[in-house]
Amino acid sequence: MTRYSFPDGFLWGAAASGPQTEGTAGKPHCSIWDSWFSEQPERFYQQTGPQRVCETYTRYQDDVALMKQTGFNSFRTSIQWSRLIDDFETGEPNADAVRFYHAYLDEMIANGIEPMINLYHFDMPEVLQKKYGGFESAHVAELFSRFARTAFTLFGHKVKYWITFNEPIVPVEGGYLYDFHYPCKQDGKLAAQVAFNIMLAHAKAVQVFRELMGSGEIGVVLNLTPTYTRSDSAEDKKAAWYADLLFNRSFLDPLVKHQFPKALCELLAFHHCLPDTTPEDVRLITDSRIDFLGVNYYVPRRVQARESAYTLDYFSPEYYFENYVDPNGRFNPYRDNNEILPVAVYDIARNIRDNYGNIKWYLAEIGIAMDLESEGPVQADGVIDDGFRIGLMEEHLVQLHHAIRDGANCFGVHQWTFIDNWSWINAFKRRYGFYRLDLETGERQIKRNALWFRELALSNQFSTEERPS
Ligand code: IFM
Repeated sequence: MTRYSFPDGFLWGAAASGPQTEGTAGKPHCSIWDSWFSEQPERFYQQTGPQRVCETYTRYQDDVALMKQTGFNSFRTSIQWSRLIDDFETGEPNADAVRFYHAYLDEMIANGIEPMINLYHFDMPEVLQKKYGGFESAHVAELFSRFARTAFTLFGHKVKYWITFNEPIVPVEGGYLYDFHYPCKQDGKLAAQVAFNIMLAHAKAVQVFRELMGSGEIGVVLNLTPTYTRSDSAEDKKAAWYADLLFNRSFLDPLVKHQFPKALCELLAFHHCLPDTTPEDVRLITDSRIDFLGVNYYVPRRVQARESAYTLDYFSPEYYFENYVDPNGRFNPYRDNNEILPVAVYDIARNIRDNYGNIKWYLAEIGIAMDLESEGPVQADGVIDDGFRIGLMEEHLVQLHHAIRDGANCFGVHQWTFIDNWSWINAFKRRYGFYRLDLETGERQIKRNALWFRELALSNQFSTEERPS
C-alpha cells in the first residue's frame, strides 16, 4: 500500500448549488428553471422539477451536521439571484432570503466549515430572461454586478471565498447551441454574445469586490475538459486544437491569461459570430484579476478530424471536429458509458502549471455518477455500498497527488456532491451524493463513500495500492 498525503490546510468537502438543493419555498421570483419546468415538464426526467429537491431551505441545520460528520472543512453552494434579490434593477434584497442565507452561513461557520459561495449556477431570473434575453444583453451583466454588490455587502464578513460563475460555458452550450437549457436557442452568434456578456458580468462583479472588500478572495469555476485525439495525424491534432480553443481557452485565456485568443476572434469573425463589444468592456475583462481558479472535471473529450460534411445551418464548434470514442477506453457503465480517465486530472494540472502561471486552483467538482440500482440497496449495517465510486475517486486523487508532487498549486478538493441533488433536465436520473436522497421521504441515507471520505478529510491522506505516475 502507498500513502498519499496532501498539503497542510488542504480543503476537503463537497460542492452543490442553490437551485439544485434549496427547493423553491420562500423564493420571491422564479428562475428560468422554475418557469421552464412549469411550461414544459416533459423536458425533465420523470417530470421532476426543482420545487422540492433537497429542501435545504428548511433542513439546512441537520444537513450542516451531516457535513461535519463527513469530515468537511469547506463546502460550496450558491446564492440564488432569484431568491436574494427583490428588485433586480436596484439590487434590493429580500428580507426572508437574507435571514435564510445568514442562518445557513452561520451554521456552517459554527461547525468549522468554510463556506465557498458562488453567485451564478445557471439560474437566470425568469423575468430577466424574458425581458432582456438574459445574458444576451449587456444590461443584465450590469444587473448581475448589482446582485453581487448586495451579496458582498450582506455576507462579505462571513465568506472568505467567493465565486462569480460556475461553468460559465454551460449556459452558452445548453441555452444557445445544444438545446438542454432554457431558452433552447441554436444560434452561434448569440452563443458568442452570451459568452462575452457572462465574462463582462464576471469582470464587473470582480470590480465591485475589489472596491468593497478589504479581505477575502474571488475566483471563477471552469469545467476544463482536456482534449485527446484519435491519432497523431496533423488533421486529428488540429481538430483537438480547435476543440480546446473553443471549449477551454475561450474562458480560460481571457479570465486567467488576460487575453482573448487571437485565433478565436478570427474564427468567430470568419463565421460572422463576433459578439458586439466595446473596447472598454473588453479591457474590463482582460484587466480583471482572479485570486483563484476552480476546476470541474468529470470526463475527457476525444475528437478526430471531420469525416462527414457539417450540416447544421448555424455555427457550432463541431464545424471543426467530430467526437470520437476510444475503442480501448474505460467506461462508466452506470452513466451513459462515459469515459473514465483519471490521468486527465494530471493533464489539467500540468496545463495550469505550464500555461496559466501556475495560478492557485482547487478541484471544485469531481464526481462519479451512478444510478440507484448500481449503488444498490441499504446494507445490513445501514450503509449503501458505492464501492465503484470510492475506487475511482482514489484513482483520480492519486493523479492529483502526482500533480501536486510535480508542482501543481492545488489547495483543495470538493466532490460533487453532498446529498444526491436535482440535476437540471436529468433531475435525479444520476446520483452523485455522499448521501442518497429518498425522494418520497426526503431522508438522507449514508453511502460508504461518505465514510471513506471522512477518513481522508480528517487525516488529510489515504492509502491505496501503488499506481503508476
Ligand atoms: O449537476 C451538475 C452541476 O450543476 C454542474 N457540474 C456538473 C454536475 C453534474 O452533472
